[in-house]
Amino acid sequence: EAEQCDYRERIKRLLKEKNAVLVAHYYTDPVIQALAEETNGCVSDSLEMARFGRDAKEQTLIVAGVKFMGETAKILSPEKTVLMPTLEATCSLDLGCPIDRFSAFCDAHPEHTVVVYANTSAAVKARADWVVTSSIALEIVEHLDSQGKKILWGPDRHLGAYIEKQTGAEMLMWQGACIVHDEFKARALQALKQQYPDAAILVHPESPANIVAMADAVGSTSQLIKAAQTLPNKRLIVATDKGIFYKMQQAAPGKIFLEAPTGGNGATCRSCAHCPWMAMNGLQAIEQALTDSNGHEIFVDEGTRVKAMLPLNRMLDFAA
Ligand code: CIZ
Ligand code: SF4
Repeated sequence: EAEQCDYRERIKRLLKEKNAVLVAHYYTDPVIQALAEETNGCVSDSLEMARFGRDAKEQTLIVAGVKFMGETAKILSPEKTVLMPTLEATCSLDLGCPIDRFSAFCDAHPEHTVVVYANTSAAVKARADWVVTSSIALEIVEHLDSQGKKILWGPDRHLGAYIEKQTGAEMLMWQGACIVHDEFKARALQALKQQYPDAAILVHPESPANIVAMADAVGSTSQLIKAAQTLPNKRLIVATDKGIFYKMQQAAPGKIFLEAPTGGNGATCRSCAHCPWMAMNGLQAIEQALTDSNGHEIFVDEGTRVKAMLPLNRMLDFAA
């Protein structure tokens, strides 16, 4: 506790000294989210992180999250220095969608509009026509479908299936998954719901279809926080990374939050829903990045950056 306090004070001082701002994702450690709040940084989903980083007046962005979020920040703000607590924090969706194989998939279907989830490498974004985050994916696919476009979607198959169901669009799909959300289990969720019949179930659409089917609200992280606020239920069962409870409790004080069960047995595995890569972000690593940027800075090759910026800006303009 005292040690944490030291880190917080030193980081606050370094942020000022280095003209830097902390941009954190909802899935990071609550200690990091609180620090971002206290220092006028940002705590949000990947769409808002991208916007905030782009518009920040500071010269340096410390992106606490996973690599694609740092890359997105760099793509939109090449003149800024983008640092991450660790460059090792990746994402199973990014890992499962290597550019060579994805590019070959796109090449095999040249008549398709390529729509990729933000959880991808800069190179995959550069191959895409559109980038989307989960908070705006439905609207963008609906828009493209209404224009009669054929859509190739990647990499999250659960989010893809959910979008297909909601919009009626048919999409060619890459078969990726998030290792965190893929672990929510329907039978154990049913058991928990039986135990608390008054509870509402909130689900991120990276979860399997049988979990989404049980939801009272389906949405991106920011949409789920909103749902926690507006649903009348006092008790809420939440199927997404548990990092989100920090902001949910803030947004809906007095409500009771339960983690949706993972791993098939709600009794023994109640707190497994945490992304191992998000968990690599810590105070010590943030201090390190601010002290010596060596090994913490994000670089994106300029040719890739310019290409990746187009579909990213298409999303941001659409969202505006
Ligand atoms: O699961 C993730 O990595 C999410 C929800 C990213 C985002 O869009 O905020
Ligand atoms: Fe990727 Fe899943 Fe971690 Fe999000 S929670 S960064 S989608 S592995």
